[in-house]
Amino acid sequence: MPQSTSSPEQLDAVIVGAGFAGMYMLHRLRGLGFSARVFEAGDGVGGTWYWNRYPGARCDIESMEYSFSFDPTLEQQWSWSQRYAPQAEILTYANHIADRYQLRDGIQFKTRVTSAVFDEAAGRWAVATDQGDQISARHCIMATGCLSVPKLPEVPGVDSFAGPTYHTGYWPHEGVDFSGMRVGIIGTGSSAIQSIPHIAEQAAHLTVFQRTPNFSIPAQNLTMTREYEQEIKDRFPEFRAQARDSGFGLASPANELAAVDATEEQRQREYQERWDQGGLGFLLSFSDIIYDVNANATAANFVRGKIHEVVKDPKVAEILSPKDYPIGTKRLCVDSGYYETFNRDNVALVDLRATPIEAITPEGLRTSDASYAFDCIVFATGFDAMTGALNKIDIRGRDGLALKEKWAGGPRTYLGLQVAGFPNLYTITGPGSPSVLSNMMVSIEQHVDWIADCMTYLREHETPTIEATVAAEDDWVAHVNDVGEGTLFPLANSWYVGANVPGKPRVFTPYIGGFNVYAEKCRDVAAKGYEGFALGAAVR
Ligand code: FAD
Ligand code: N01
Repeated sequence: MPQSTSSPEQLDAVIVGAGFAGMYMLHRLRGLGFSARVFEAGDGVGGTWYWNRYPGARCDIESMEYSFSFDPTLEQQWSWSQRYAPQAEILTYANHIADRYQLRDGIQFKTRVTSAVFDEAAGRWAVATDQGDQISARHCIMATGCLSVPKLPEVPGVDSFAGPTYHTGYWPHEGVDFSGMRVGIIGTGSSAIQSIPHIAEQAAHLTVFQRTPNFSIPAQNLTMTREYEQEIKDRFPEFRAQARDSGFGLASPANELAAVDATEEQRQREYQERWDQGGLGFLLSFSDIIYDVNANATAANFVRGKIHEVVKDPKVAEILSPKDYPIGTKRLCVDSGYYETFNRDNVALVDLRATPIEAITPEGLRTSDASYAFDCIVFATGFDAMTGALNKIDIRGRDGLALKEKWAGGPRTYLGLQVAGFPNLYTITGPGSPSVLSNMMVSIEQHVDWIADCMTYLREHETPTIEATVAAEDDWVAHVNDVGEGTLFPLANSWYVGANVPGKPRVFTPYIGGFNVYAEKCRDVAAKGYEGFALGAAVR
């Protein structure tokens, strides 16, 4: 790969990130005859599935749906081993994509993009990396991921522990053997909920430090039967269309009945059926769960009841039961044996609401009422989500305006695809798009296809730049906020609103208007000659 030269290499597009988004973008652009290169900080493809190798990591969208749909031969030939594929298998799939479509020679690994500066005179992006690369690209496409910047807790002494520490989002490739160890884990989000049962099985003792309990639904994971796989394969076009035509990019049907209109018996039956089916479909039990506090309470009560049924010690069950936010407004977790783990003799739960962490110490951890000694500590403390990876790059648009500065009060985009003042810069599953509130594979494909079509349109119309107008961006931001405020999501201190990062503006970042509604809007905008975008070179 070329290193720094006196005159930068000229490309049609730079793509940042080699997760599913970056790989599919490269594949599409090459197919259309554009010159493009991907820069990836890691030394392999797969993004999320390359970095998050903690025990128990797996997807919580069914494998048959959490996969690419763009190539009918690929989807017929690929086989998943389980209902919910484990991390290693998804990573194998990602590597298969890289090999099958011969993408590797277009990806520069171990290279972090450090800056992207728009040169107004040339109408091009000057992209620089930590390896000294200088590229001049007409288009700059951020496939940097919504959950790709791991975050440590803001706790005094976080670096002072004498033993090894591990973050779930940055897990050692060789794995970790917890046998015989005293382990402390901080956090009880999805990553913790998946890893805790596995760590508990291995470790001599595991102490779980919980600040906020989460609602979790059993995955009811299964070995994939060839009959089920074939049944889906026989109707893949229809199955994929169902997903694209739904609010969350999922093929499974949502109940159109409102919980508040159902009888108590209907509600219990529906919740029990969804619980037995397992997974995120629980939130589709009734149409009003994320809109109506009373409806939500019926679902939350059901899950709290289950926690008390499973966990033998009622005090522990009570600590594990979320009470101060509506179910679904922090990302719903999906587990395999999470609550059962608290019945083990070698597992203890510490309620940080009652006894907050004071410091991490060389020996372990100190709360307001006790000191704990550990052989290792696991941080399952999440990510600087949605904007973290973008804000880590020095991105400058017209007049040298830094994206970070523009977003000081929260991210502003048009359709989560572009930002006014930053021509030809695109974000895949960016803030203001359905992204993390959808099956991400569906959202990634939709964004990549839209960007590829847009670049083709510009080329055909000999138009060098496309840029969201301020008016369209303002309207979209207002719409994203309105729709968000019509739900219960703003009531929770979640990473959806940036609450997990001190100082981050509290803004509900993803678009909850529905994947299908959103995709229709994107199609309509393009059909109207890119309505809300200014086409040309000299837009201000
Ligand atoms: P990523 O996979 O995050 O890839 C982004 C890549 O960009 C990374 O490899 C990163 O190293 C690279 N990068 C970032 N900044 C730079 C830079 N400056 N220079 C160079 N490279 C850079 N979604 C679902 O729909 N279903 C699930 O079941 C699901 N499970 C998940 C489980 C976990 C543990 C996590 C963390 C997320 C999960 N997600 C899930 C969300 C998941 O992130 C997406 O499904 C999807 O993998 C995102 O792909 P991506 O290519 O957009 O981003
Ligand atoms: O991160 P999180 P995650 N002191 O932010 C706690 C996807 N994903 O990596 O809630 C004490 O959810 C924090 O507590 P609180 C999915 O989208 C999917 O688990 O802030 N505790 C919380 O308990 C998910 O939502 C899967 O009070 C501190 C935890 O750390 C997203 O990735 C699997 C703390 C962080 O939870 C992120 O999940 C994994 C402190 N100072 C991830 N700081 C699937 O199953 C933080 N915490 C598909």
